[in-house]
Amino acid sequence: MQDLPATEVRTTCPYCGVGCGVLARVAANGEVSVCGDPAHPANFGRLCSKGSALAETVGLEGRVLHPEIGGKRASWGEALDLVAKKFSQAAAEFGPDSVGFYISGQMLTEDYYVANKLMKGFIGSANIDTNSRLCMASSVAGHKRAFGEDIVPGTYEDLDEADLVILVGSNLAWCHPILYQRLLTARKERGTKIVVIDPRRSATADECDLHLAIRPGMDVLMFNGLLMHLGQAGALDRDFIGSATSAFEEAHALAVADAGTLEDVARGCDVSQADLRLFYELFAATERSVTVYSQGVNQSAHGTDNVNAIINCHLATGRIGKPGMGPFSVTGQPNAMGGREVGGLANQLAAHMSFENPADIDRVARFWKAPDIARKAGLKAVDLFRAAGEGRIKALWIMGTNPAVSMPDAGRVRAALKNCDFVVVSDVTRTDTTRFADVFLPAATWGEKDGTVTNSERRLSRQRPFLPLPGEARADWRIICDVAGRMGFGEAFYYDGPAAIFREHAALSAFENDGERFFDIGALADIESEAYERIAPGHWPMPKARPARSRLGGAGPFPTANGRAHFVPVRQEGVALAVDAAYPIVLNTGRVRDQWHTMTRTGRVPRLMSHMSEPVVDVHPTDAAANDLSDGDLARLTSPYGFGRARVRVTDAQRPGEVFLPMHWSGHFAANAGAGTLSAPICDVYSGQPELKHVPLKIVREEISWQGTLITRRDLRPTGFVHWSRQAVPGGWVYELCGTETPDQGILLCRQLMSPYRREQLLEYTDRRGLNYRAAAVDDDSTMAEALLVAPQGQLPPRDWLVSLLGSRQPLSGAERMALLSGRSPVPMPAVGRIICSCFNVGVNQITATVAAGCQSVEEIGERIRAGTNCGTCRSEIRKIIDEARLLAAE
Ligand SMILES: Nc1nc2c(c(=O)[nH]1)N[C@H]1C(S)=C(S)[C@@H](COP(=O)(O)OP(=O)(O)OC[C@H]3O[C@@H](n4cnc5c(=O)[nH]c(N)nc54)[C@H](O)[C@@H]3O)O[C@H]1N2
Ligand SMILES: Nc1nc2c(c(=O)[nH]1)N[C@H]1C(S)=C(S)[C@@H](COP(=O)(O)OP(=O)(O)OC[C@H]3O[C@@H](n4cnc5c(=O)[nH]c(N)nc54)[C@H](O)[C@@H]3O)O[C@H]1N2
Ligand code: SF4
Ligand SMILES: [Mo]
Repeated sequence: MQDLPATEVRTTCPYCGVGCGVLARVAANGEVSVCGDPAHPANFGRLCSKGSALAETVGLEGRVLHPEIGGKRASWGEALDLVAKKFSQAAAEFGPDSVGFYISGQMLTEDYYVANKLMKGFIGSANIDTNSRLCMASSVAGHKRAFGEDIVPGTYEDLDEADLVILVGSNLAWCHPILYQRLLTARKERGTKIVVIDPRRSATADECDLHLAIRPGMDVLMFNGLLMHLGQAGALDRDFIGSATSAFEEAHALAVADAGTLEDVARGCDVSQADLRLFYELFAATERSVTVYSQGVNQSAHGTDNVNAIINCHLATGRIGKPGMGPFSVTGQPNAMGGREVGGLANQLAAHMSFENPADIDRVARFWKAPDIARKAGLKAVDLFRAAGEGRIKALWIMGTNPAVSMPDAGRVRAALKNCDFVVVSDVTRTDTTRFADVFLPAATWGEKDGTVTNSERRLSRQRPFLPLPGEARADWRIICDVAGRMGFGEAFYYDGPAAIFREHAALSAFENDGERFFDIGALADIESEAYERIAPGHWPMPKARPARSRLGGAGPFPTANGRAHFVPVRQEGVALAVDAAYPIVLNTGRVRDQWHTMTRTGRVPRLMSHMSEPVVDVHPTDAAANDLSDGDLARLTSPYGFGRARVRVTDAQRPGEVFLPMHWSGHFAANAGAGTLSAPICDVYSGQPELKHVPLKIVREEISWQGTLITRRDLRPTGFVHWSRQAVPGGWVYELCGTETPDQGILLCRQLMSPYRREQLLEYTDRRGLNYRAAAVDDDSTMAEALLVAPQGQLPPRDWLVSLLGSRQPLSGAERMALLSGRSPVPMPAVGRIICSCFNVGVNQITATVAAGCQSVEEIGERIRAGTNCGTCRSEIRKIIDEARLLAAE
């Protein structure tokens, strides 16, 4: 096909809160490719492994492209009518608080704005909450307590300009990879010191100057100890404290009383006194210090106190809103910040206004011409689902989030969804949540949708479409406005596109705002639709009459009543749920490098799946020994809330007594790996954010007696197995199956998987003892459609060749067909091993071979086989492989 000029569109990555600019190209043959946008100030052209693989996620496999009612295809008219009718009826009969929306930081600002306007302004309830409750709520609450408003003072440039960066409860290397690479680049030039405070030795901790493997949940004590030390060391900024803050004495006194001595703090946090002293002295001595924090801080039953304990230390030293200084809460989702701007949380109004201030409610009501506006905060996520379970929420609309997987006590959330009278889900694919939908609404997704997002440093960027809307999919804003219209609110929801919504949002931010509210993007309130198309990334505030500025705070004033930032006296509280004899271990949950949340997109990309191909629980050697667990065993995990299963990896990166499980594996990717099912719905009293990082756990080895591997083109969800998980590979999927039944029973279970094939398509073999079974299905075009291998535990034959046949789609030769049941290629082929560099698809075996051939450094590996030369996220892993290979060679 002739290659006509490609179209190229500037857009933004839909994954993490770094908010990298992306150039998307569509070739004349429709093929999409992406690269980093060199002009975007968040990433200057770089992308991480997930961003680089975006083009592989835009295919339509797995998409649902038409509305459904009760699981059956319906027209948009029918679906929208039904949604509007059910919401109107419930609100009329049981009051506005009988309905709810649960939305997402992955929606665009325009989508978010109209959802919030519909629920709070016109339905008249504040029962709209978002997955940001699980993510940023403690930071929001901490910011409001300290600054009077939810403001992030700093920008990414502060990481370039800092001399000390402290990463607290943040695995920046994997979760904000491009920001982390930016930090490492700056460090090369200015020698920035990096301190990591995390119970795990994460990938981030691997590269730092000092790692404090803090006892989980003890961050307040650590920072109270720091505040005490700053006083003792004479490192306080008395001028700033005096002129720009309040309540220092109270906060300092409580910190001193809480901390005791350095020895007490070290004991409480379970870190060495020498390391603790080193950290404290570094902080005291380093003016340009930035403290970056994330979910290890926020997702805690005392997350808000954690946040304020950190901010207190920055206020005490006046290190805020100045180059290279400040507390820096990094956002998780691409539009977590935009959601906060529009007031997507149940306890916020819009444009950083608050239910606590009657004047704010009145102001928003006048602006929206919404006399029936909600006048009090609504139910926060955990309470919203609880209310749904108890029948108090009669109609619930979920958009762009998968709470059946990602909420704590997810088993109870699923029961609530089942119990709720009317559940609507707007998504792009089938998920564990859409199973409970009375109405499914097909939304547009990345590449199709059009609007704005705001990243961690308050920078607004455009997400622009470069693909047509497929099937009957529609943008979220349009779906919401269509429902609003059918509920009788049409006049307030008539917009001819996202630009019109954006203008209104910008105008509201500036409405009766003389600088009291820092969130002001009034300069964009009159933006022409054409200019909106071209809008360049920029920081808020962008007021109309006052100068824009990138950093906030500085010498003050702050957006509080007295213009001063508040110290918040905080005390270290005990853990929400303590371990006991029944549940003796702490479960910590979080992210892995190449997966995004519940895997609806990244789980479909083979090269992203190969970094970690199944749910793995990391266990310290001491706990492994105590629980009779070895590498590769299947473990059953039980908490007071539920159970799950995962493969054991023994590693001293864990603290003894604490295991780590990724949050990602949904019911579409494993039988039950349920991080959400195990997690506790216990929330911080200020922020309502649940404690997702710690829950008491029991871990037991499963007595597995057989194993199977199914290599298939089909997208299946096997049932009846103790455990299965699946991995995307080129051309299809590889399913790992196993069970506690006898091997012959295992074979019976697995054989059912081959039932769709005709007898003449099947090649089968069972050994004489009936313990090993192999089968392959060959299509009419002589390609391999499927292969199944079943054997007693630990005795499966190799499968690399069979997997490669799925991808190659070549007709089998006679010799190959004969070899199918052996699983071995008639001609030898090298195995690349586990993929380490997903940008260039380089496996561990290739790296060790290159080391064996004389390469001694990450740079040399990069020159030879390109691994690690794109996003750089895998460089620490490559370094480890080199070290291990050299160690082995030396032995
Ligand atoms: N690859 C990838 N990147 C992502 C995402 C993804 O799904 N995948 N999601 C995005 C989103 S929405 C978010 S919110 C961010 C999250 O980004 P992060 O917060 O960096 O990621 P997590 O893995 O959730 O948790 C961070 C660390 O907190 C530590 N931790 C646990 N308990 C404690 C504690 O008591 N104290 C301290 N100090 N640390 C503790 C954990 O061991 C973990 O290493 O990532 C974003 N980026
Ligand atoms: N145990 C444990 N649980 C956690 C966490 C943890 O660390 N540990 N972290 C928490 C955090 S920080 C977060 S942010 C949450 C994330 O959890 P979720 O929000 O549940 O995760 P996603 O898989 O990103 O869900 C997004 C959904 O939106 C769909 N989608 C994609 N694009 C669009 C669109 O444009 N429109 C619509 N309508 N739908 C779309 C996707 O297919 C997907 O189903 O998980 C939380 N849960
Ligand atoms: S760091 Fe990676 S996931 Fe995050 S925005 Fe940039 S490219 Fe996307
Ligand atoms: Mo998040």
